[in-house]
Amino acid sequence: MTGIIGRRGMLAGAGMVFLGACSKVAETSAGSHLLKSASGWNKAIHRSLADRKALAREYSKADISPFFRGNGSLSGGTAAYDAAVENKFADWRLEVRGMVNRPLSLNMEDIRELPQRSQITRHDCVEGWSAIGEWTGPRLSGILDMAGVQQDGRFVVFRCADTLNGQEYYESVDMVDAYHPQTIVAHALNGEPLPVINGAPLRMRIERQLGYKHAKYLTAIEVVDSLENIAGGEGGYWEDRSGYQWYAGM
Ligand SMILES: Nc1nc2c(c(=O)[nH]1)N[C@H]1C(S)=C(S)[C@@H](COP(=O)(O)O)O[C@H]1N2
Ligand SMILES: [Mo]
Repeated sequence: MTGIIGRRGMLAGAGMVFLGACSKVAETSAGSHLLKSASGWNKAIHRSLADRKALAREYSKADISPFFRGNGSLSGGTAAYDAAVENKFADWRLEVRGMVNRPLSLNMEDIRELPQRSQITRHDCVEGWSAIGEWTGPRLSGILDMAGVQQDGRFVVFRCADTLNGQEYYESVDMVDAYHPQTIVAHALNGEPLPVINGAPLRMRIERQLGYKHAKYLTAIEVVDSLENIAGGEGGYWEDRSGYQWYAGM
């Protein structure tokens, strides 16, 4: 297991420096855009693999924030989403697709029946607030292994139900973060099903990175070899829109 993670991590790292750099140059000549993107890619690869795999700090129950605020979208925002809430997400599906050998369509029961991990962590939003909560769900690594990631798969894209300012929210990570032991598909916050404001019924927890990476209202997990042709090509909603760094490691 560790061997596979290590190999993947290094493959992803090596791929990023060259693919990333070339594609960015081809994409635009705007200097600031180039610099911004390059620093994002570089930050991920210049950190040692050991550092990338280190665990985020975990807290005790006494540290849990009395209220975990919602930020960004506070609902899936469509009639279909409201109906799903009403229906207690009985028909919600999480698709696992792209460069996998066995595409999956998991319902909430499937998700809850997988081996579970609970972790009490601090969420840090770039807007300047933090909150501590206990998140529960299966590890993304287990789901990816069930689907069988193909050799050329380098990134995992998270698709969301909500649209913010006319753009579908999405996020992505490389295989180092995808296989990080604290990267989970959370269905519970503080022992209760996820509140709607916090991304019900499923949201990512990417504990070594800033808040905007933690995609809420998760509908699909997509394995890809490049982020270039997805939306604005920068790997996430805020990365495309405001130049937030793709690698938002802490
Ligand atoms: N689908 C989706 N995911 C999202 C967002 C969003 O607007 N839509 N906002 C992001 C931001 S900026 C933060 S800080 C966290 C907020 O999580 P919370 O609402 O549980 O506090 O979700 C992230 N994930
Ligand atoms: Mo955020």
